[in-house]
Amino acid sequence: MPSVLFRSLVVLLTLLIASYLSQSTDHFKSTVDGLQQSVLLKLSSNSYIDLNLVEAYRKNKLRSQQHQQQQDPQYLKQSWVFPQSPSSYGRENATLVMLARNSDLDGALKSMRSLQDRFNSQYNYPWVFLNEVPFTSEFIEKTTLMADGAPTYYELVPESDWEPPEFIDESRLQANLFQAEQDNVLYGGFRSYRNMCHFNSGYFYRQPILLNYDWYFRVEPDVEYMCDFQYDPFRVLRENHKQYGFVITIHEYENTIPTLWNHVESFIETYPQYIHPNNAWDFLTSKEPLADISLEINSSSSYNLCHFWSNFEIGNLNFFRSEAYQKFFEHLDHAGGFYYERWGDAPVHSIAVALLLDKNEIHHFEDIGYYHAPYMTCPSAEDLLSSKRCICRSEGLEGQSTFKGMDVELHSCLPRWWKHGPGKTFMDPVV
Ligand SMILES: Nc1nc2c(ncn2[C@@H]2O[C@H](COP(=O)(O)OP(=O)(O)OP(=O)(O)O)[C@@H](O)[C@H]2O)c(=O)[nH]1
Ligand SMILES: [Mg+2]
Repeated sequence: MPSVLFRSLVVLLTLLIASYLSQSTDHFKSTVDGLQQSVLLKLSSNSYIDLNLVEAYRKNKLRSQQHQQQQDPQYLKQSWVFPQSPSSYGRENATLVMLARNSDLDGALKSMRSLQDRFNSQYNYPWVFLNEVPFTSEFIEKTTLMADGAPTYYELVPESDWEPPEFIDESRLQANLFQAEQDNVLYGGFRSYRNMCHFNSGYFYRQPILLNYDWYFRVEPDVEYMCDFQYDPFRVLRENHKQYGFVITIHEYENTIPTLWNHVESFIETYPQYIHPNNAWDFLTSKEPLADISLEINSSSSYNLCHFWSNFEIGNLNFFRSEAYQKFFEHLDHAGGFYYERWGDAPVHSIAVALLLDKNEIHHFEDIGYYHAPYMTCPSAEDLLSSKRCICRSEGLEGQSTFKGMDVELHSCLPRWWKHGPGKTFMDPVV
């Protein structure tokens, strides 16, 4: 009998201890949760955020990750390698990059908001901001908040990487700025625009901070992403052996690049070893009409003026850091056209990737919706538009609404890319 009493006492004591421990574990857990919330709040830096919102935010994130897991494989070609598990998201050695002035703050926030919501809130890739003058604390604070916990870096571009190289004759540059203004060359009168194009052509990828990364996603102020991404484009590029991805391709204004193609030809003659045997030459040089109605190509060289619109780029930084691209850039730089004409980084990047890469390494992201005034592109398939939650409205330069994507406009080079690039990629319908 006493032993039964003793055993009952032991059981009771054990229950009491277990109950205390579970309470203290719960207490410990809620303390940790509380701490995590404080950290979240601190990251958000403003103390007026409601704790319930933090919890709702967490739940929402979890739900959208689960949703994404179900969505991923549905609409891409079966042959494409595609991320299968959300645990492996956001793992590429990649960053989002924005070159911006302090005065671009509002537009920068708008673009960030759109890209965070449509893509990066699921992946937390860092943001790198570049500027030739220090960013203001307002710019830093507001963009840090908009990054919503994704790391942000603010880098000062050295004068030597921004201003014209020493071999550029300042008076010849000034004369051309004046003349270009007279001739209505787009942005022709702005010295800073030339520095920007020169920097984007030959210097962004070698800024010390970018040496840490393999992949970049160029983002400009005042752009908008019209659809959910629902996958990691860096990973899709890497796993499918792509080096460069674009969304819009159009014709360049010839008066910005009167002699560019001559210098490209002299590069090809001097360095034939860098030209890829399976390059996209025909995409750059074909001029045949693609239909009964087609744009007349106003080019006096054999370049048809087609280029990838570089305000959107997802690419491999190592390509730009390669010997081939380096030689290409140096060759063009010494020709002087970044300053004696108004060469844009878009035709320079485009001609480089089209000639130095295998054309199969260039990818058209046909399922990414994007708007940079005055053009918008959106997927054309109804099932993609729905499953990616696209809102494909935009405003033209005059404020008019346009629902029609850029891809089918006469000045789009996309049909030429379909014909002379690696062909059009058809996607499987959503089932
Ligand atoms: N730091 C800095 N950034 C610049 C400067 N000029 C342009 N940028 C940035 O360079 C990128 C391209 O400049 P934009 O003015 O957008 O050029 P664009 O796209 O040809 O012209 P828009 O049609 O006006 O957008 C953007 O990310 C700008 O914020 C500059 O002088 N300093
Ligand atoms: Mg722009």
